[in-house]
Amino acid sequence: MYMTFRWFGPSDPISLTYIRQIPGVRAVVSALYDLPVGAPWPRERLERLAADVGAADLKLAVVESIPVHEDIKLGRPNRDRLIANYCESVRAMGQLGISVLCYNFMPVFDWMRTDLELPLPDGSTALAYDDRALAAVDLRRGTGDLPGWAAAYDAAELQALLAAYRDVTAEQLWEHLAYFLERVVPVAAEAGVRLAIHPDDPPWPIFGLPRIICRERDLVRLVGLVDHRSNGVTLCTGSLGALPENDVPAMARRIGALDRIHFAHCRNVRVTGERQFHETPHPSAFGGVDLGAVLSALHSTGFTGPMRPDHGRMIWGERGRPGYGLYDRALGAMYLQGLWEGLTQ
Ligand code: DNO
Repeated sequence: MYMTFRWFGPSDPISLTYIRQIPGVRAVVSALYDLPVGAPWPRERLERLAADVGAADLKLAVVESIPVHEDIKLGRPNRDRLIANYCESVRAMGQLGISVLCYNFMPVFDWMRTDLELPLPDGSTALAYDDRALAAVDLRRGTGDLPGWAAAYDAAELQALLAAYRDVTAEQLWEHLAYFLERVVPVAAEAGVRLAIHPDDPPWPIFGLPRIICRERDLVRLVGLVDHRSNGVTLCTGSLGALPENDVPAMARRIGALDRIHFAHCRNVRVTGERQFHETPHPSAFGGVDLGAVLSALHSTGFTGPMRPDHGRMIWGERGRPGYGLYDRALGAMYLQGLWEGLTQ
């Protein structure tokens, strides 16, 4: 395992210099954020990003994410052109020696929360989700009512997309994912890139849209869609841990034993009701995920890939991008490295 930290590019208020000062962090996770979804990533642009990171004595180790165009997820006729573009971006990664690609296959929305500043008893704030609050969101007004990072669609665009998904069942979404992977994995394999799908967050359908990467059996099915090492997963303990039936250490052992965990997002969550949870400090005592057991499982399967502390709370008066402040993520990075050190004695 090696510890990494997400950096949102030059507009991130957290500088690479600060990231470099977190003990043990020598690599970052980033992306080209200003390119339209579906466009191929020019190699020179990625090269420049890697050079900026390199100038701070860090390495660009993971791309998170190259977003998958909705037409691919919907299985629309022009998906072949979009998949070809995707393959071009993957090849560019390979040429630059960036070997892990985290992506997701969630329809319309990426990760979803209903409260970005839930106050915790210690005065910090954390991200939270409550299915009842989600039910009160009126999507006829576009994405304006949703927490800040969600893709911005105006009302008409959003309604058209939601209508298009009305005919797509979970099984069809699996077929569209298989179609995508059958074409991208061989390219990734040749380029020396490992794909790492991010589980759905939260791991259940939202707004009536199917979500298929939620449970252990889904991860097993995913890696079987194309049986190659380049077709793997991101073990996101917070996403998977929001579903009480998920035994995250067991998932880490099972998928890790197949050598298909290529990236680990490690954070904690506390489930407070049916489809209701909030994020917590990283250590196991604060949430429902036993991170000691997760890391022990990763260690026992010989995990050598990148890990990041994923999200943090807002603490010490920090204000910033929800979930992505400096301080609590840095504490998480230290905690996780401490656990790991204990396993390597
Ligand atoms: C949230 C992130 C996700 C992740 C994407 C990967 O904090 O973990 O947005 O980057 O789902 O495509």
